[in-house]
Amino acid sequence: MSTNLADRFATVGAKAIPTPEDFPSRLRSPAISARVGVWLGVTFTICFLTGLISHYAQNESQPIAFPTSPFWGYRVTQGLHVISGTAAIPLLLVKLWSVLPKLFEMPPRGQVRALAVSLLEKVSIAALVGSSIFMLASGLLNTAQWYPWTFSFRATHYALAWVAIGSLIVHIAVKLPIIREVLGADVDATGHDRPTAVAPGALSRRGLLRATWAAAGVAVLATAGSTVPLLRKISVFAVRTGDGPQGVPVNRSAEAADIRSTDVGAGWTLSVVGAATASAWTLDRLRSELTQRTEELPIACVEGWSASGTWTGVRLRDLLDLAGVPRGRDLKMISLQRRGAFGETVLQANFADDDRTLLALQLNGEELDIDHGYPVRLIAPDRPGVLQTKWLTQIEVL
Ligand SMILES: Nc1nc2c(c(=O)[nH]1)N[C@H]1C(S)=C(S)[C@@H](COP(=O)(O)O)O[C@H]1N2
Ligand SMILES: [Mo]
Repeated sequence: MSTNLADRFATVGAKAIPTPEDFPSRLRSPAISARVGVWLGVTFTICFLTGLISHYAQNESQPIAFPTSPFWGYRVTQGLHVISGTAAIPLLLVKLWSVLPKLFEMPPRGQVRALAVSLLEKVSIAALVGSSIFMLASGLLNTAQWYPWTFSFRATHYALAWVAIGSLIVHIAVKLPIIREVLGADVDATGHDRPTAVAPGALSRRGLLRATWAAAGVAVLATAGSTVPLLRKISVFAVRTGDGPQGVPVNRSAEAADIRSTDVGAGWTLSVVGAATASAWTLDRLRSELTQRTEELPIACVEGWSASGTWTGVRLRDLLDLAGVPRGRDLKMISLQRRGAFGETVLQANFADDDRTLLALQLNGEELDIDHGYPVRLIAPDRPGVLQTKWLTQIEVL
C-alpha cells in the first residue's frame, strides 16, 4: 500500500503536469458530478433569485416600489439566500473534487475547430469555477462580518452573480447530453469514461453521495438557526445567536458608530426638514404628544440573521402629517452616526406611508437600548435590516 502510494507520487512528481489517469478513483465520475451538480444548480438558482431581490430592495431609487407586504418577505428571502449559499459550499467542494482530472485533460491536437471549441469551454468553466468560489467565499465571510477586502461587497457580489449564473447556464447546455446519460443510469453502474467495478470495502458512489447530502444538511443546520428560531440551539456556527440587548442581536453597536452620550442626551432632537413647516421634536414630545403604537416586525440582516421584535413608538405617517408632508414623498433618514456606512438611508414613499412603519422608542416593552438605536430608530415592514436606521436625528423630505 505505502509503496503503491510512493510509486504514484513518484510518477506524478516526475511529470511536470499530471494527466487524468493520475486520478484513478472511480468516484470522480460524471455520475457523481451530475448528481451533485443538480443540487448545486438548485441552490445557485435560489441564491441568485433571492440575491436579486435583496439587491433591488437596497436600491435607493426603485422604478417599481419594493413591496412593504408581507412584512416578513425579506426575512424569508434573505434567510433562504444565506441557507442555500451555505448548503452549496460542501456541494461545490465535492463537485470540484469529482471533476479535478478534467483540469489536466490535454486540448485536442490538430483540428483548429476542435481546439477552439475546447478552449472556449475551458474559458467558460474557468469563469464558472472562479465566480462560484468567489460568490460562496465572499458570502460566507460576509455572514461572519469579516471583510478582508477593500472593494464594495454588494456591487462585486452582485456583478459576479451574473457571471456565475451565465456561465452555469452555458455549462448545463454544453453538458446536457452527458447529464442525461448518467442521470438515466444507476449511479454505481454507469461507466461513461470511468471504471465501474467497486473494490470490496471501498466507498461506493452511492455512499459518497449520501455523505455529500449529509454534509450539506449539517452546513444548513449549523447556520440556519440565525434565521429559524427553532434551530437556534443546534446552530453552532450561526453568527448571531439571538442574544443581544433586549433579546435582539446587534450588528453595529453605538460604540462602533461613535455615538456619544452627549449626542443622545437632553439636547437631542428629531428634526423634519424640507417640509412645509420645519419642526424639531424632543424625546418627551414624541412620547407625550403623539399616539404610541406597537408593531411586531423583524430585523432581517442582509448577513442572514433575523429576529422578531415588538416595537413601540410613533407612526412615521402621523409625524409626517403633522409636519405637512404629503403622501408619496421619499425621505432621507439621517442618523447621528459618525463612522462607517449606513448612517443615512433613503426611505421610499410607500414605506414612509405604510401605517406599520414606526419611529421606534421601545423594543420588547423597554426603552430602546443605545445599541438598538436610542433615542429613536426606524422600523419598517419588509425592509432590509441594513436600512432600518438607528440613532435618528433628522428626516429630510426629498
Ligand atoms: N445608523 C445606523 N443604523 C443601522 C446600522 C448602522 O450601521 N448605522 N446597521 C443596520 C444593520 S446592518 C442592521 S442588521 C440593523 C440591526 O439592528 P439592531 O442592532 O437593532 O438589531 O440596524 C441597522 N441600522
Ligand atoms: Mo445588517
